[in-house]
Amino acid sequence: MTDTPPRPATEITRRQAFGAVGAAVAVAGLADAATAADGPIRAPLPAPEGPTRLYPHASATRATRDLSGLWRFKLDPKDEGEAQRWHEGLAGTRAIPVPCSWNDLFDDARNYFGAAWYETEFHLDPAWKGERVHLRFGSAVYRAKVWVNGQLLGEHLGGHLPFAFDIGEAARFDQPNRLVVMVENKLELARVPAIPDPATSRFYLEDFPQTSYDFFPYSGLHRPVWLFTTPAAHVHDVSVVTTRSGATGVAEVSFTVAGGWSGAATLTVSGGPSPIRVPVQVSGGRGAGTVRIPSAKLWGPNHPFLYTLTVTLGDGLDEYSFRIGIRTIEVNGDRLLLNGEPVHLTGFGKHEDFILHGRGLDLPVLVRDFELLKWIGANSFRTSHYPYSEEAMMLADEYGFLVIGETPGVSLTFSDRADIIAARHKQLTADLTDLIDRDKNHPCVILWSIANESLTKPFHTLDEAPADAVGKGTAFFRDMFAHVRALDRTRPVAMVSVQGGPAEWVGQGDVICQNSYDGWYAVSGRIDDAAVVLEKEVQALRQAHPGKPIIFTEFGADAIAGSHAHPAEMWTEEYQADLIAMYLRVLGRFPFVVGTHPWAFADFRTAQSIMRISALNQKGVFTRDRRPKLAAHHLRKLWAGKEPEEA
Ligand code: BDP
Repeated sequence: MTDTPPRPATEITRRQAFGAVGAAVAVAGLADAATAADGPIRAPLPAPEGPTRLYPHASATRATRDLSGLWRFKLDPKDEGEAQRWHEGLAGTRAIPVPCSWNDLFDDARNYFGAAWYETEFHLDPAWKGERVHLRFGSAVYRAKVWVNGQLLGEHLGGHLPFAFDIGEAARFDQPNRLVVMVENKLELARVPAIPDPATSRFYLEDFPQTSYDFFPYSGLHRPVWLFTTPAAHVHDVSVVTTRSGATGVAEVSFTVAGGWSGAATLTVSGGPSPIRVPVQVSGGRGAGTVRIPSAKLWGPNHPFLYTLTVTLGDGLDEYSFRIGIRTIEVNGDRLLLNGEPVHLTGFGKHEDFILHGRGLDLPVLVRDFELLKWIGANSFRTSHYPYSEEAMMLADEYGFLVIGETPGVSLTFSDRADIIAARHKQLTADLTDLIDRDKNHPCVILWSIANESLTKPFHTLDEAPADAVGKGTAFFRDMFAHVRALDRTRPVAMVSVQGGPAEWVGQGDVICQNSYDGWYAVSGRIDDAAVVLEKEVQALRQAHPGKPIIFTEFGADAIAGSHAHPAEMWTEEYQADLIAMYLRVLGRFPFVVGTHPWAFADFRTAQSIMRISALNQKGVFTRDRRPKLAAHHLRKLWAGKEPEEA
């Protein structure tokens, strides 16, 4: 896995890319200096096998159909569906919306994580005859198996990332086509994220359901299901790396074409005063070219300017367009530079979570969240603790949010059995590959987060961690960091640790990301004392990781909306507001702290436990239905300089 992929025909090295920003902006702080300047900054695209995984944007040569709507649904608690050939047609169903989690809709499905079956019909448009027809799922949590007209198309493991099938001969033009999907979200040890292992740990605190992470394991088809067409020879994947050369924006584009196609193609960048066209030659299914944009408008939080890049094969044999932003991101010493200028991240860790929909894509909530982020003066967020929807990433490009893109690698523990760790290694590697494959071209993504709060042993256990747990984690994360850097070194990479965590793990990152709960889980109820502890924590971090930028990716307090006290006490809105204000005050003294993300943006559903009133984590500065708590007004004053009554 750590092998460096072969170099592409046209490759940009890191030095060239970052050198374009200016001589002073070296690669310091990114990876280790020896490897930083060598090798491709973006791995060559893999050979175009299987269906394209590009987002299904419609174009002159591509039709799309969103299959969202009411489907038929049936639980399969005995796992008998396949033996009973439910894939040939479901009986005794109820209606379910797609996309949506199933858990908050039906009384008997609230804590159900076993197999469930979905069914719908679709008709193929006669105009699609002769085209390739693809079926694409934005996210199925956690394992999905897909049939069309009783014919198995394939399976997918791991939620939050898209997968597609070429439906080939399975679908017919002369009849309605039956689409059946089995989805299960069994909470298993070998999955990512995992559950705690009762065989190796004794727990003193129980959650229901028993997860090792603090969010509800929502299940189902969470994102749209698309049918889309392409011509037989079609753009299969595209990779764009943007840099600057003086006032000129440079987009280095490489792409693959299905079927080993060769011929003339055109790259077009539009959105500026006039479209810029660059002819390129495709040979054996690969093409590459450089588009130079004079007096380019840069992408950034205050000016999220987007151009449109179109790849056209021949005279219009296939056409695929999407939006790009010209920006650079890098670590220079202990600073994070966006377009060559230091940037400080303000914002939150979030969740895809809302009343009734669970984790199902909800476009009104997405837009409202981004409006509230703007209102409060946030310039960024972390996709804690899994990849968010592609729609969220496209919208973040438009709003100009800086995104820390995180994997589902939450609470990985290294006291577990070797075979379990190996299975998670495999899954996390696949998740990283797919996440980078999906989001590599988004200007909004500025940092990859490999994992959140990895631990030597699970939380809430009485047992000591085994002596070799740190070493096992060090080796595991060495592989993950190497994997990310082999795929994409246009962005820094980090992992998020909690209250320090083993320095050997987090220290492999280009940026140190720290979750810290002084004044809440530690030094509870004493904000002044917590400030002293926090100051020491920052100094200890600095000592452990000299010269690296630090982001505080979580800190905060639960606050029950409407609960007040003076002087402030835990669980009140005042305490939450004061604690967050204290963190910002203390952290603001350290210029190497380049980001402050209170936890969390909004209250969210989690497991039932004595730690979580109403099965909600209430550290949101907004309630679950997006009403501001006191802390939201305080943050707005600090970040946007606005008083509550100001528009
Ligand atoms: C952190 C986790 C986050 C939790 C938070 C909390 O990263 O997922 O929700 O603590 O306890 O440790 O509120």
